Amino acid sequence: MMTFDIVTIFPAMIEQPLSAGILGRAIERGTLDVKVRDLRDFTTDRHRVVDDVPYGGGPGMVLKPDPIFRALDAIGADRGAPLTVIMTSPQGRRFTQAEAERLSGLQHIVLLCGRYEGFDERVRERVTEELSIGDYVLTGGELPALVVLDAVARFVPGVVGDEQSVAQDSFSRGLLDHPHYTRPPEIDALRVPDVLMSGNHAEIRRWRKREALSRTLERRPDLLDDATLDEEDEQMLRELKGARHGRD
Ligand code: J9Q
Repeated sequence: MMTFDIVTIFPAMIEQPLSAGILGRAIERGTLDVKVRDLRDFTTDRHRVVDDVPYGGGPGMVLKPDPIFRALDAIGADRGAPLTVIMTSPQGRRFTQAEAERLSGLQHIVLLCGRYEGFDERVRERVTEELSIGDYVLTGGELPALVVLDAVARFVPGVVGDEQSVAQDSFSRGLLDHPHYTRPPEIDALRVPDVLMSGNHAEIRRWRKREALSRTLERRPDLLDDATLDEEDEQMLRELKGARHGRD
């Protein structure tokens, strides 16, 4: 079982998405434990204020450090320190599939969701990992926290029903996925490739491999630098690169 504590000023932004789908089911079954903590519950003033103006002036508000420190103390008392505390921000190291797999080895993770102009810098004293999910501006850390939670939780045994689909996942090989088809065999004159309906499993495996390599070469050639390729992959890649000459 893996436990997540998520600290946010918008609990509904976390709770609603986690009530549905694969993660919702895993939480119901008790394979995953997610506790959403309202940052306002850790304020001590009558108006439950979580933000304040920035020292030095300027636009926007900054999340006050004291409610966050009290939230982390409460979580530490609940779970037993030391805590792995993750903050997401555009300043963090890039969150990758390899990072997701590494983090899935932990028993317990705290995710801090920022808002406004961000956290008071002193919060970083209590943060063990600062991660970015990509280079874009968001209104807060709730969606990145859900992204991290989803990608990590998939690796927890029992969360995804079919363990095979986790192991065979496109990114676990470092390549893009091959195309998928289901019935009907033809729609608006668009046909399913014959090979997939041939029953020839060796041919199907090779077709999928070639398609995955071809798509990766076309769309994300950067991934090929780090992909784990066998001799068959290397051979197919040489053929695909040969076939591309004159087209690019
Ligand atoms: C909290 N833009 O952006 C990319 N990864 C995380 C973030 C982020 C953001 C705003 C607030 C996190």
